[in-house]
Parts: sequence; structure tokens; C-alpha cells
Amino acid sequence: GIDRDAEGLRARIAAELARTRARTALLTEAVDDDDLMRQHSPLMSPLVWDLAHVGNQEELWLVRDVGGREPVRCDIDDLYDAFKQPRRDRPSLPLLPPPEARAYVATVREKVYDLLDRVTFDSGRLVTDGFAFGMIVQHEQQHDETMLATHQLRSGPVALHAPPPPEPTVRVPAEVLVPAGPFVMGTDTDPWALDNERPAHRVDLPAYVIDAAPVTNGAYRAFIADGGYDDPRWWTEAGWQHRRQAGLSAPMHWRRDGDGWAYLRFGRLDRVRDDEPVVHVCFHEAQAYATWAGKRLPTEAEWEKAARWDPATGRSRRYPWGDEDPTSAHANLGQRHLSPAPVGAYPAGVSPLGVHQLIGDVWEWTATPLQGYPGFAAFPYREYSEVFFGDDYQVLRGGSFGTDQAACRGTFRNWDYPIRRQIFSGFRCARDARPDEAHR
Ligand code: AVJ
Ligand code: FE
Repeated sequence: GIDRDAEGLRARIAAELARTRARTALLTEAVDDDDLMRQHSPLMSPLVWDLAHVGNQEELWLVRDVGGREPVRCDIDDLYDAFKQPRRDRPSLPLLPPPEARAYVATVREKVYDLLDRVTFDSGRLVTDGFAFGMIVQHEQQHDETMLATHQLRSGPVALHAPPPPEPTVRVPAEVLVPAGPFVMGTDTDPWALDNERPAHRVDLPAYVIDAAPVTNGAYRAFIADGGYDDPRWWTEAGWQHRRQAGLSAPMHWRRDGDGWAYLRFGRLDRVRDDEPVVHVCFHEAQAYATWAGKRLPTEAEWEKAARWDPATGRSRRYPWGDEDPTSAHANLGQRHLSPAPVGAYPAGVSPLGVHQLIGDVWEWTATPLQGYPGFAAFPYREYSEVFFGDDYQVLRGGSFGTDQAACRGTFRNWDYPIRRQIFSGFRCARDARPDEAHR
């Protein structure tokens, strides 16, 4: 009945809130309070800004909007408004010091648990299926991934620890053919899907071929060794200009190591492993590699069809492996490991067409700039995604090792500027199918 469903939803939300806050605590307790106040890169906020911003959004949406309660604090809304405060300026703001920020987020959370005990989930679209709570869980998880990227940028002693990802257990082919035809992109039914994932709509694609795994360090090293960074033929005009101006010559965090390469990861220097997906490349680097390889980046629709379309039923799945939530066997998500996993390490996560590691490991750049789907309607606020529509941002898909499962689905859309690479970004390639392939 309705009540049992409401109780189940309440329990699920409470568990997600607690699980998420434990991750936030880990990320903000791994370094000392001075470090939390410091800016480790002009691209990032001091970690203590993310912490209080997460609490402030939770206060605005849940305590004030859903709950109709008195503000916990109304003097700090501007400080933690991402649109009013550019990241580079955040360290000079009068931020709440760590003890105050922790007390603030804890007070907000107590009020949210109180609200969760009383809410009936039937007072409008914002609370239907617990959406507003799900949105706030996803928001905190997104900032947790951002904080993880800040950890990757900070220097100093090692602060984060995790076991290595699993070893490969299967051989993965180079490419997979996706036959021509329509599929359903986006969703109307996933209760916590965000506005930009809606509505579901039919997209008809010609046959194409997509890499069965993300591009690896080994493959990317061949591009470097072939002089790929010095040959304007592989780069777009904007890409080449950026490559020169920024002095790019390898993925971010790579260092020469004798006649090979090493990468600096969360304070540890390791030799580059060839069978791992390449990470910390910008869109322009991904695009140049693809051109050099005689391919191109997949469009967003091509990525999603490869990830969700089931030829046996004609349906689109929630995830490549089916409709069930991810387990640790399906995908490298949730900061369980501090790196992408080697190709072939997640056979249980394969898509019906045989495409591997679409979810987790690395965010995958696509050829598509962020736009609303046909029939898009901003909900609950334009600032989540609509204000970013246009030509400035490229879509990334699939989530990384630092993405939590609450903020990752076959329909989930991320975006960033094409020059950004402090995020956990990699890519796979695609190409048009040749006529002999398409009609097999
Ligand atoms: C969707 C990941 C691009 O981090 O800027 C966080 C998510 N929106 N707070 C971001 C977000 C508001 C957003 N991305
Ligand atoms: Fe935010």
C-alpha cells in the first residue's frame, strides 16, 4: 500500500543521505583545517567552500522550500551561491571556518531528517518519489567528485587510501558494430533523473562502429610518440590554438620517467599502466587523438545507444547490464578505487552489444555540445542545466571512478568546457560503419 511504499522510500532516502554524508566527511577530514581553507588550484574551490555550499543548497531546497521552515542561516546564501562567486575568488571570501561549516551542515541535516519523518511525498512534483531529496543527494555526490578532483590537484603528503581496482579477466575486442535504427534516448520514468535527461524521445541513427572500451594509456602513448601533439592536422583550429597556448604535451598529471611515463595520483607517483583508460585529457586532446586514429568522437546519442539499447527487446535499459542498480561487479564507481580500472576488469557490466566499461572508470567526452532534448522543461530551476545550454560546453557520459552511483545512470549527462582536464575525463572513439559492415 501507499504507506508501506512511503516508509520504504523514507528509509531509502535516509540511507542515501547518510552514505553520502560519510563520503563528504571522509573527503573533508583527510586533511587538516588549514588545508581545507586553502585553494589548491584557481579552477577549484577551497574544500571548505564545497562543504558549506552542499549544506546551503540542502537548506534552500529541503529545509526552506520543501519544508517551509525558517532559515537556519540567511546571512550566507550569497557566499555559497556558485553563480555569484567565481571559483578563483572563493578563497578570499569570509568563508565559515571548518568547525562552523561542519556545525552548519549538521544542523541543516538534522532538520532534513525531521522533515523526512513527516513528508508524505504527495504534495507536488518536487517531492513525488522523493525527487527533491534525490536531487540533493546527487548534488552532494557531484561536489564530492569535485572535491576528489581537488584532492588530486593538491600537493603534500598522501591523504586518501583505497585498494587498487580489479585486474582484467576477459579480452575485449577493439570495436563493436551498432546496427542502424531507432532507439529511445533519455527517460520519463527514472524517478531521480534530472531535468536534462528528460523527456524520453526516439532517435534514429545510421549504423556506426564504437570502441568496445575507453582509449587506453598505451594507445594514447602511441599518439604522443607519433608526434600527435606537434601536428596541427589532427587538431581543430580551436584545439590547436589551445594546445599551443596551454603548452599541452601529455595528459594532465603525467611526468616523463626515464624513457617512459609516470603519473602523479593523489600524491603517489606510479608508472603509467598501458591497459588502463587514459584520464585527465581535455576534449581537444580526445578529438585530436580520434582524428589521428582515423576515427571521431561518438555523438552523445551514439554513446547512449551503445550503452542502453537492447536489440533483443528494442528497449533502452537503465544501465548497460540491465535495469538493476550497480554493484561493485558492474562498474568502477564511488571512489572505491582511486584510479580507472584496466580494460577487461568489469565483464559483468558489458552492454548487450558487447561494449565494456561505459559506466564508471572515466567520464567520456562526446562530440555533442550540451543542449536540451526536444520538449525539455527546466525543473526545478534553470540554473541546474538550462543556463549552460549552447555551444560552450561538451557533454561527457558514463561517470568516473569518482562518481557515485546515485549520480550516474545510462541517461545521466555531465558537461564541461572543452579545455578542462582536472576532471576524471577520458574518451572512446567511434566511426561511421562502412557499407560492407553496415549490411552484414
Ligand atoms: C553537472 C557536474 C557540471 O559540478 O558544475 C554542482 C553539477 N551543479 N552544483 C558542476 C553541479 C551545481 C555540475 N556538473
Ligand atoms: Fe553546487
